[in-house]
Amino acid sequence: MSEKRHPIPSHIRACARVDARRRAEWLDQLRNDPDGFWRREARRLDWIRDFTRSDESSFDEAAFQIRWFADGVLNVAANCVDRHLPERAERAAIIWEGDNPEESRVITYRMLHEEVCRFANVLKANGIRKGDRVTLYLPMIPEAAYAMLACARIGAIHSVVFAGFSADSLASRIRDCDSRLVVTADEGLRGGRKVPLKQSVDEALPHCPSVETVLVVARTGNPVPMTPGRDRWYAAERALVSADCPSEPMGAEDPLFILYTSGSTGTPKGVLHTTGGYLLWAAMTHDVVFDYRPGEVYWCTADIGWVTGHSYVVYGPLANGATTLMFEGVPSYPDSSRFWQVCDKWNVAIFYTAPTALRALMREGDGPVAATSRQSLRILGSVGEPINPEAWEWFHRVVGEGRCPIVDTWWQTETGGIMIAPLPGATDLKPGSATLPFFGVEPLLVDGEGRELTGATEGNLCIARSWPGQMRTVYGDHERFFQTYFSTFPGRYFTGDGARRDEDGYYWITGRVDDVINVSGHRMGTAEVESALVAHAKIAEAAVVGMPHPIKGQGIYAYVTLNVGEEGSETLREDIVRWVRREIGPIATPDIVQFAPGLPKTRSGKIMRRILRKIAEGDTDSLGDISTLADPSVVERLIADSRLLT
Ligand code: 6R9
Repeated sequence: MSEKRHPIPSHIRACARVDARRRAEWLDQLRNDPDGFWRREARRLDWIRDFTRSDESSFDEAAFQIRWFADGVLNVAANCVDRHLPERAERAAIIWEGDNPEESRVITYRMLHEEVCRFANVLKANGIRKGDRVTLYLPMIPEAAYAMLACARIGAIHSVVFAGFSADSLASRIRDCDSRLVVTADEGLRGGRKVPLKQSVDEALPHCPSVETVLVVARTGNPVPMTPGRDRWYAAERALVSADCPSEPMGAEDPLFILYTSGSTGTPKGVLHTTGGYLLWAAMTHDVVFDYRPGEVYWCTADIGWVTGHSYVVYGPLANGATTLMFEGVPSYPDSSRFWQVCDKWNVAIFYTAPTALRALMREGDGPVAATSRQSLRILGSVGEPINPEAWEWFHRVVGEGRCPIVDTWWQTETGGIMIAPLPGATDLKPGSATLPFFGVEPLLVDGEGRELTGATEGNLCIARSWPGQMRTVYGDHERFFQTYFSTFPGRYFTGDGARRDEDGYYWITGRVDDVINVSGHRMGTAEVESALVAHAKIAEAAVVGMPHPIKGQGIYAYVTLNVGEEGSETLREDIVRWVRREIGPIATPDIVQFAPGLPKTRSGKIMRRILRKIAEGDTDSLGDISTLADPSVVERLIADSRLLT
């Protein structure tokens, strides 16, 4: 790994909101008077009723709870919209850039206020009340942000489901939280191609008895079937309601949203975030990590279907009164210069994206970048997976022309916002390292037995104490929450990631240490893909592992054992790939399907994934001890067959 150091550029240091001195002061205050620190930071938000206690959390089993600012009262939509009206009503809140470069819209804070109020009134007119769950299955259009904020305004809990997920995945997420209402669009539009969203909703809903109403936003205007009594056009509903809707006073610990994410076992978990701590964390990290200055255009390329879209397209920037750019399309359409053209078109100052996109663009050479100016860019950001030093250097040298610091931000759906990242004005950069913990974050490396490792070392990444943005529970299964995150290493939050800490205390995330794979920055549980595979009529057994992939970071390698009498063929392989895409969605597309006569198992019947991982990586010289296998000869066969595939 590269250990090259990039010092803070003087033009950034000179006017950064948090420089090294302020950082030291803040850390000092956190040590001596944490309550005072959080009390001051919490003033970033408007509270309807002030809180009396900040942190009341404990990770210990006997006293386990996560609670911040618990008796405070506030409303997220009022914080993201209304409070900006006196000073910023005519400033752009959202710049929407369509898939088609000729389509865009600028939504001011005044317009955003009206749209959020109307959307909230439509929800109310359709029977939605505080505490009800609303599923959003939408493309990247402004209505997605309106709908999220409308839920927040009336105290409904949104569950955004990524529009790339299949009807089946959508149905299971709707069922898990018993949503009463679904918001969707006729079709999405990405890279010039239509995505049949309403059709997926129609396929999902026969399996979702809780849903009473579907609101349909017209995006492409193509005809879609509407079920009488259930489906309503959003535009028609919008016209019937008032542009004024009071915001519901919410307790700081009242739920704000549920977002499903994959883990190492079982079905995706409904990660639940609450109102006060989450919003403070999103706002504070957005402000400090990106060094946001009023008036700047800020662009996070994430989809609102992922947590990055929640915290850094919608909630963080809008809480700060920023201008957030929302992009409907893809980096390669109409051509691979699109990202940089959009930066020039809107004078983007802060650009936050994922390594997988950078690696794909890198392959196209420097030409598409060089064809644009990018003079407006000031800060660059990366998220979703470890960024390899080559991609980091390219981002820095070619995109940022050496003048823009890169903030490599490590965090998770569960953490609500950024946890480990440089501060542009206070941290020297090392390509490939997320650098140092954010204020209030106490990372800890432990060995397999949970013993804390000190100094420069490598281990399992845990967090020692709570922070305001932490998830509060797994929706409907608090026990699973505790078991998943706090039982492996008692008294600590376990992230599921491995990390190295160097002699400067910098963290280098090495990737997941559990059965989660990171495909293009998206989390996939191997168990989920396996259960989709074994649902195929011809498959008896399946095991899925990650494999290195030059663009996606990790690819999906599936070993499948067919039912007796079935024969592996190219046609069957294609059918299996199609099947998984239909069951879960295109992001779960297996890169390699290997027909395996048998899987390596211990005598007690456990699949030895360690061996399958090595074979998928092509690293077969160091398989380790295979003598505990029930039938060691399967391994030879798997190795021989895998060479024919990769
Ligand atoms: C925000 C988000 C979380 C997992 C996480 C880790 C990986 C995210 C990273 C990173 C190295 C970074 N990850 N950011 N690894 N460097 N800067 O991506 O949330 O979808 O829940 O994924 O992504 O493995 O545990 P989520």
